[in-house]
Amino acid sequence: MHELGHTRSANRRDHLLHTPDTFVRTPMLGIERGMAIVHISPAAGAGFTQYTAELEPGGTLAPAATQRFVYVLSGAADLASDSSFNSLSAGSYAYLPATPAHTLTAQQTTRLAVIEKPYQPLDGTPAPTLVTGIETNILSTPLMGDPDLQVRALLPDDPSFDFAVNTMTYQPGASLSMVEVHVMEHGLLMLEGGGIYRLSDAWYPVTAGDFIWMAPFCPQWFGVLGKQPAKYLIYKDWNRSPLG
Ligand code: UGY
Ligand code: MN
Repeated sequence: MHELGHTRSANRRDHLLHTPDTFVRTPMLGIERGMAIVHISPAAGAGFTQYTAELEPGGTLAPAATQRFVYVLSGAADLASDSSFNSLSAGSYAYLPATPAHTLTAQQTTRLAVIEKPYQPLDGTPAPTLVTGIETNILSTPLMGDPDLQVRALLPDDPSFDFAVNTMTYQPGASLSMVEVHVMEHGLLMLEGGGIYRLSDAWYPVTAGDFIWMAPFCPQWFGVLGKQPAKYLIYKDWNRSPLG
């Protein structure tokens, strides 16, 4: 398939839109029987790495050198360390510290959203330990009082975590109430629906399957289009000083 060189993907100084027509699947160190689509990494200026791991049945994701967050997009995977075992199905997620080492094994064809970042310790605060959860079990809260824009914080509200991962669900017609400009960067995966994303001085139509990176201070706004709700998974650095 080709579109005469046209794509919605865009790579700008302070943002990246990565649409499925431009995804390149590569083998990756640590993935057996599967491939990775790397959406963003420090090579593009980000402070974290985010990729989609596509595993065959029995495929594995080896332990990472850094802390890792995994969200099951489809399929199911077993998460095992020497001392724990969890079965994660679609909509389940896990926060994995670098130690103890955890391995993920796909029970079937499975797609995982994976975020990795070196942990930034906080003086006097012990580093976080393993967290697992199911997205739909998290109580949602309205963003700035708007009941049509619900946020679920997937990680505990605890300063030991140096990042946050939330889902944001917009009812048809809902939008962010303001253009945000902030020091945190974002990795965003559209899970459902779509709309218009403003990034810096450009407005992009976006839909489920798209990935967006927003650099620190990238002006950002989103409004839903169509009659379906829109939902995305969004990473941000959190709980640390801007001075590093
Ligand atoms: O958490 C956030 O900063 C979020 N409201 N940003 C966004 O949706 N682009
Ligand atoms: Mn934001």
